[in-house]
Amino acid sequence: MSRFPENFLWGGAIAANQYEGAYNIDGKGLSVADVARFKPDIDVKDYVAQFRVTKDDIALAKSSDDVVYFPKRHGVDGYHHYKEDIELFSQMGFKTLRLSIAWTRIFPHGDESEPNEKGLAFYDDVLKCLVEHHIEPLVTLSHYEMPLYLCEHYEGWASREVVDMFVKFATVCFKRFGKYVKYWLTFNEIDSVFRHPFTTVGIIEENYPNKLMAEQAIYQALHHQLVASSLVTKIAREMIPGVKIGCMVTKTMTYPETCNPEDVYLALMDNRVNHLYTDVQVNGEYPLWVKKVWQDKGFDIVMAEGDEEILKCHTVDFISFSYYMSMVQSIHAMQREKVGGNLNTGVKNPYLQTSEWGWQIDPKGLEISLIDLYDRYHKPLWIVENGLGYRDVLKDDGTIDDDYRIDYFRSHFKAIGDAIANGVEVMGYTSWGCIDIVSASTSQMSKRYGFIYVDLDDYNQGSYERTKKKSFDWYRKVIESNGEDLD
Ligand code: BGP
Repeated sequence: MSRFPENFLWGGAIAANQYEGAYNIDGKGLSVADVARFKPDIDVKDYVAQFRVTKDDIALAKSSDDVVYFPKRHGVDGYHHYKEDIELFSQMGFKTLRLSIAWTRIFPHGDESEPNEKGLAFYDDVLKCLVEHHIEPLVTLSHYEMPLYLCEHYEGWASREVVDMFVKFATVCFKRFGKYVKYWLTFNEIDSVFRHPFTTVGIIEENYPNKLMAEQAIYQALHHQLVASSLVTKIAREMIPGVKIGCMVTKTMTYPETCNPEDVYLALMDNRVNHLYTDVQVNGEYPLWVKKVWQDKGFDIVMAEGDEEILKCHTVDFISFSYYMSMVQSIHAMQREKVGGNLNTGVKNPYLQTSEWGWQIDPKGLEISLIDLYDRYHKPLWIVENGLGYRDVLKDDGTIDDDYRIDYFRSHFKAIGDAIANGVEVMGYTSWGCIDIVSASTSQMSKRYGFIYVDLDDYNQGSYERTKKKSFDWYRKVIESNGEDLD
């Protein structure tokens, strides 16, 4: 007997900026992802350096139509392969596919009055194809792909005007695609604003005289995104009958290194920060502590008349999150070995293995995270990113034996089943990178996540041919048995 609910939404996740390619055709404008350079000379675990984008970097990127060192410009050419890929997802029995709509395909600069019809037509075809294959789309409106123009001609999301532009973009999407899409997410990992502000809110830190001013701008940008998220939640409910809107955060469960109350306190404070984003989008208001931070730092976070009312009245229907690893905090962190991890760093956990990229593999941590979120908010949960980045090898006989990925998923699916048995409401699961795509943090193809291998290396060399990995059939069985057959 499966522990998963009858209508559990099994599937996979991709994002336009890492999958589609076709970065400059059919009217698409440049997004912040199109200036993300592949940096083979920088340690893959140095997330700050990997994600750093300066004004010079932007100028250089804009002056070049190179795609080799700007891999998100080619992705895995999903723009031309999506029919073939959806057929493969259908063969695995996907109930759902998480994908994002690239804002710059619809509004190239972001501030246009009319949308780009070719962009709308593309997503019409994609979403129609999904529905024809009985795959429920889960659409992310903003997945690290905002118009570059808004970073250069406005202050990114720190400009209030961007709220109205995003609302217009979302309204156009609801109007055109509401017939296909019932499930929507507003901002991917909205909590990552402080980890990589350029890709999330279009803030170029060197534009500010000091770190404090940059931090204030990021909080202002965050406020605008949270208001925009609530506004589009309101509009979606007015336009799409039965629509369900979710927030999306990076779940970074942090453990104390010991039972020393000082360690427990540090872990509590990290988890408190991680909860901020769901606190606002589920409870509809800022927790007191963050207002104290603004006050203590002398930040003037401008709230328009009615903003707090908007946040309060239009909260989400469900909570979605990415889960890759857990973290550890310690009062001795400075003396401890560090680990990398989904754009975070922390103290190494001696009980856990790590991936080549330093991400600590912790399936029990997924059960802990599910219980933590459900007990705090009592809202249905959806894991919309989870998976193992690995240097998969296509063997001479054309097979890819990714048993390590099957093991990873088996342990994480067991943890989800345990959480459900433990009184947690989980509505769906979409594995990250269900097909190999370009990595968000390092722009690599060699960091592979998919059930489907794409013949492409880090230097855009390859046939783009798709090949089923060993995990392809395994996941098909898991879905067919609704999570009961994990062997
Ligand atoms: C999350 C992003 C995804 C995805 C994932 C894996 O932060 O939402 O876009 O990329 O991380 O990270 P990476 O691709 O850097 O391995």
